[in-house]
Amino acid sequence: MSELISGSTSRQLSQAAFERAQRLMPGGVNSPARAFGAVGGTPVFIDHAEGATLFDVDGNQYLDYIASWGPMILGHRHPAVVEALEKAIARGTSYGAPTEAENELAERIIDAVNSIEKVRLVNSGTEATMSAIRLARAFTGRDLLIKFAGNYHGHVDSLLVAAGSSAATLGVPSSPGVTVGTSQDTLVLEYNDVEGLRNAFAEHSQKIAAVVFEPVVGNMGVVRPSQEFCQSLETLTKASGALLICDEVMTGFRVAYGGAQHLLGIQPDLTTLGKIVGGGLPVGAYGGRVEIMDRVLPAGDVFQAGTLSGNPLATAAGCATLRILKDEPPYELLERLSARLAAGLQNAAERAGVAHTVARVGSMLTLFFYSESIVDWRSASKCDTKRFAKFFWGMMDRGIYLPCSQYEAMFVSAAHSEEDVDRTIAAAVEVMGEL
Ligand code: KE4
Repeated sequence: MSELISGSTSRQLSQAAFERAQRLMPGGVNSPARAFGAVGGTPVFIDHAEGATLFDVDGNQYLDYIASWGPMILGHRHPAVVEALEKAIARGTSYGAPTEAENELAERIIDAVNSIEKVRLVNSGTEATMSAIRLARAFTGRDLLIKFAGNYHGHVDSLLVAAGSSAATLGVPSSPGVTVGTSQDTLVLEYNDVEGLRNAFAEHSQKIAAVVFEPVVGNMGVVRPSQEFCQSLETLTKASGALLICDEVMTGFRVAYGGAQHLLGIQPDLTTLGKIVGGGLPVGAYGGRVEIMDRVLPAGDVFQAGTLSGNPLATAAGCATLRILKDEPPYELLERLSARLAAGLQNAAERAGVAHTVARVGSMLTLFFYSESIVDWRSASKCDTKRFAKFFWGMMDRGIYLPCSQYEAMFVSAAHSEEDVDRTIAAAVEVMGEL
């Protein structure tokens, strides 16, 4: 396969494929994040992948730092995952009846995530958060939901909400098709804003069903919570009888085997999972204490269902992935490679005099084109996204595939090597010099 060198990009087959796709699917994609809207240009169409490398339909290859937006922590086509899928597919693909693989995946999730005593498997992170919110409202008998600007939890109507005129007012729809009625049960606050959280509980306390948050944000780029913010989330929800929903769709099994809640030492009431738990196939999950989870049908009265939930192929890939993460934990390697990469990117920007800050938790990191530290959406929204777009394409033309938005995380996988990281840093030094 030809490796890309600067200025020699041939992506004609991707161009043709995208033109065809745009005639068939809205925006030519099945998820807007892939459309390169934030960086311009044409998305490359992937032909296949192996380890830490993506190969596009024009025969170009790229070091992969998108990792399917998180799932591919072991890299592409890990032998154990491929073998598990081959064995599963030899027995069938979907039955609509229980299987022991669902027991194994549920056991692995419960074993790994301290706050989960029972879990329900679904097909996506969106389904997980949507179901967890419904369950929290049923369990508490309350309606109001608190979320944070810059946190993304999937395309749930009640979470497609922007902050109202002032953060203290209830939300307004952030997408056509989301009703005002739905939005009015959602309050949008600023991440890491302890005072704002306290004020919201003072004003709405007994009406709040749940607070949902990303324990380490990936969806405005990587943003860590302050210790005070984490403590306030736990104490205020407990004191008011609201539930704390920790959305670990991205951080679960990514930043630690036990998720970000393990790193932060917090104990949420409900946790949502996705991405890595499916090993690259569609799996979402939500779980928590038995007293809460046993409210879910058919144990309880809260409806939630799904034709392909716990699908045999998806659970096979998920079990194989979690088995490796438990028996051969890659976290020390990921920490070493990711720290090297973060330092190299920081150094490249400093040498070029480019305003930047780098945030990293484990193997998820973001190079922000803004000089101040990023603690919430207000600061994140000040980034130089045009400069990010130039950086993105400069790296693409050197065979480095970054997330196609300033407001996403880069992911390092166990398939990356030190040489891969050093090649990435060398490319960044060149591109920074052109910004
Ligand atoms: P899915 O429905 O896309 O499986 O998961 C939704 C979701 C929920 N919670 C968190 C914290 C998430 O990050 C996500 C999905 N993440 C985005 C990327 N940041 C998925 C990419 C896409 O939408 O194509």
